[in-house]
Amino acid sequence: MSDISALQKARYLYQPKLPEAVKGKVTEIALKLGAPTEAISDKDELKKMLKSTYGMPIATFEKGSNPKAGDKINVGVILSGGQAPGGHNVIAGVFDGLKNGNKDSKLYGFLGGPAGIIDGNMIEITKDLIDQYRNTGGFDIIGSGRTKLETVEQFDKSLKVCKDKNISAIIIIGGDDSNTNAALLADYYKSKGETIQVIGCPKTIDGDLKNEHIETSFGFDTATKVYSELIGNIQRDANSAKKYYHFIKLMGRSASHIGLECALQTQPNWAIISEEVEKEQKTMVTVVEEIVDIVVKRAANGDNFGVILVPEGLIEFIPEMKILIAELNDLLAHKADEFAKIATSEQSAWIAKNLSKVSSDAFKSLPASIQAQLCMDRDPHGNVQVSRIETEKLLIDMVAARLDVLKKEGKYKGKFAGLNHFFGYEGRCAAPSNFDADYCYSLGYIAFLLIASGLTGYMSSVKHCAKPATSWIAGGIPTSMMFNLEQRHGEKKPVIKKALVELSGAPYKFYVKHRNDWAIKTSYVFPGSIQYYGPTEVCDAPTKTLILEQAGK
Ligand code: FBP
Repeated sequence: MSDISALQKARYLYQPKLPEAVKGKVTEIALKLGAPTEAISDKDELKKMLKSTYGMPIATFEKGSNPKAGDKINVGVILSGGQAPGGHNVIAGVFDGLKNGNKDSKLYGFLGGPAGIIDGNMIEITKDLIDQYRNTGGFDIIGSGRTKLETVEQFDKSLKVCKDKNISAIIIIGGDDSNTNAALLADYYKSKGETIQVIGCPKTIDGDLKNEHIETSFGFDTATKVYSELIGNIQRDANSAKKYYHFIKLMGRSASHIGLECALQTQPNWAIISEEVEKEQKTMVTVVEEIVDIVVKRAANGDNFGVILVPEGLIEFIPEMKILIAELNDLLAHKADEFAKIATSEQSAWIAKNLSKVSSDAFKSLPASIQAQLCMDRDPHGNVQVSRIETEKLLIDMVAARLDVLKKEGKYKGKFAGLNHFFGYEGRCAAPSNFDADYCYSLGYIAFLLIASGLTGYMSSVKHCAKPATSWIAGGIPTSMMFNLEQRHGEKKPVIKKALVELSGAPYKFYVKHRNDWAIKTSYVFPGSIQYYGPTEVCDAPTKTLILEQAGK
């Protein structure tokens, strides 16, 4: 790599922090196993489905002895799904752990996501290569992809690829779906008597792969800091110009963790939380009314500007839209060929005709642009690609229309000019914050230690994340204990439970306690850009979500 910035050059040399227990020679780190575990629900069925890996104990590491960590082995790594800051550091952590054990061990990177292992596309990750990617954002070292590794045929093909290259362990870096499949793959190989090990690492900026044992998914920290910087900048602009309402849609396919964290960091005038919308069965009209109320009250104080955060997945949490989208998904899946033959100009009418009366009415009430976005190609799971639906524009139009009515009735005297933004891809490949750089490197290093301890079907874990890295607890969690059964394509399937925003959780409660003040009285906070060098409290701070969740633990 020739042209690099001074910051990037400095970041190459940053040495990520590790939990105290896993520092030093890997042969002097011992595994400690706890009591057998249970799945979060559906225990009996899951026990039958995951014959070989159900109920394994939680693992932690401590100083001791593990001569097997010095064996010469080959390991393969896969990056799966959407980019998240810190992926390169997971690979760097695996690489350094592996070479610490035996300098002749080799790390292979499967190219382009799970498809790489199925098709046998891989490269060796050498020191020269990894050194160019340490502490950098992106997944470009080996690329990522959204192919699902889920059929027996794919499992067998992957096994053959690994056997041909003498790869004895695979590390899958992914979200809830990829880690579900990693655990099923581990169980399949173990059931067949194959010794190949499979370990997962929790990745996604969305922050929805978390539970009691996996405190956060990597990338969430950096991405929310990037978005919060941008939101803070827009808030300063709004407060300077005093003439616009900025509607900012924030990524996060389903859960509103990103929007909530950004709200805690920046104190905007309003942040819609999808989970609350669903719980309280708010319609689109109610969501709009809440914003209109803020605009009217602020106008009465002479403030005709503001910032509203909109979660990317909102549309799927609004009751009437949820039903509409579910019907649309079925319709487009079952009549895909018929739909493909219809002229673009006729598509909306065809869809409205083929839906139930309620959904047809909901569909017809939407502007043509949103109708078209709802009919775009589905993702590999058959879901609407919410990142392409411009909910923030729809909200602006609906708020403006309602304000016009209020103006005519003499109930509103202000001015409303809405501007829309979407922050998502801007944050997914940012250079990882110190937290993500350290967390990811630790996850990768621990993934190697789990392999060196002979485990399979585990997810690499770091606990006590809100504390300094030296106090972090390194270990592994049997992925099966995060499973429950969910209906997928008409069948009950074992899957990792997606973590939505908990309405009884500390971060949401904190937001609710303050939001009405922030709504009317301009209380913006401007977090500024991520700092990599400087005081620890500035550079190594975890997210507000983690701090609130971990308080008192
Ligand atoms: P992962 O769950 O794979 O980490 O991806 C999440 C995400 O970044 C969502 O926030 C967003 O809706 C989606 O990916 C966008 O997908 P794509 O990268 O395919 O456009």
